[in-house]
Amino acid sequence: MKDKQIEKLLKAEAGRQKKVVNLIASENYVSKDVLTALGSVLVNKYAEGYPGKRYYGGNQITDQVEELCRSRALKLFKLSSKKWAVNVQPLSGSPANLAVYLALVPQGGKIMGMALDQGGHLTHGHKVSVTGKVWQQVPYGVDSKTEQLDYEAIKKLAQKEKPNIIVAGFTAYPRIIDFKKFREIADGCGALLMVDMAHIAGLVAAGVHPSPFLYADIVTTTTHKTLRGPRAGLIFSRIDERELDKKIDRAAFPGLQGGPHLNQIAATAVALAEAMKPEFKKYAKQVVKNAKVLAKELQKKGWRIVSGGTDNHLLLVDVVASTGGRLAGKEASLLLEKEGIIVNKNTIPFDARSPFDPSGLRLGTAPETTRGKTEKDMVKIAEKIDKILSRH
Ligand code: DSN
Repeated sequence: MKDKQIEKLLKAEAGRQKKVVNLIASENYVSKDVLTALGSVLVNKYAEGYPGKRYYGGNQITDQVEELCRSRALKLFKLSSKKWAVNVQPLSGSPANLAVYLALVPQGGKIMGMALDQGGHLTHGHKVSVTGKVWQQVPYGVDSKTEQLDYEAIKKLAQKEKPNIIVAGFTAYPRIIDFKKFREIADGCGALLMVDMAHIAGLVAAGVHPSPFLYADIVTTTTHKTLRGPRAGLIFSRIDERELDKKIDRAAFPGLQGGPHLNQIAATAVALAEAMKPEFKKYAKQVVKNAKVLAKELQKKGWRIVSGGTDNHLLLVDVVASTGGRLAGKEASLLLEKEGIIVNKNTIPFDARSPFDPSGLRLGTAPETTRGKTEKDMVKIAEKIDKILSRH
């Protein structure tokens, strides 16, 4: 590179990534092909609009890239193009969710989403996000004893509040989501059902988490977590007389975004094809096995795991309860980072502490599994975490 300053920083980051044990539940390591597509000449092209309907000339090839990405997205999740549409232009998960609300929820309408401190996401209607300013959030949470979704309580709340849309899908929920129950709840109050499968998309693609597509009206996702693609977002919607897909397309562009990032769309297409391979199924299975072992090993050493374990790629450690208040999430994450283990501090359900210094840690196994780590490595990682945090 001619730019030596940036080159040095890129090298330093590559070195950092190689050196650490990465347990960030929302990260992963992409393939060389994904990086090649991201860094390609497509970055030079403006393509406002959709394939066949662009506002700029010279889009014959980019049209093919976007169409290929769309068809791969449908194929990966076993969807018929007669029944489902997909928009591949969202720059990431937040704009994907925002485009859905913009398209389908009137201003001031109600978004029923999981509260942030219980495992939801800012864009599920939290008040600091635009989704909680333009619309009203009806927050739901988990049961205080099981720390798992209480579908009866969610149903009662939905019937009382009559939200326009119910969002299922979370950033810090370690259990299987029962999408059928969410469908029944949405039908019972006349709400749309949107599933945000950002965290579990790779697990769904590989069949190790139930698919939301049988039940949801809309499914959004990022592509860079368990799906192991570039940073991007996708919006799937059912094709029927409600014209959800057309409304969503108009909301994404021109409602919200300008020109799509075709280099990102090409990289997404590469990742979607990679996720169709048998190796990816094996990978996703291993991600879940690794998370279960990591949770079990930590439990054996006395660490309280929220909800008693995990069914997916992530687990939440209740640091405060496990250390009798000696440590909390922030300090624990800093101590681990000093020793080369990267995690994120996280609230746990009913957390009495602030999100800046919450009670918990969120650990995920997707990135280290990409690097070939298996159960035996998880045993060692659990030992190391225990050793570091018990010293203090
Ligand atoms: N920020 C992501 C996560 O870490 O879960 C969600 O968008």
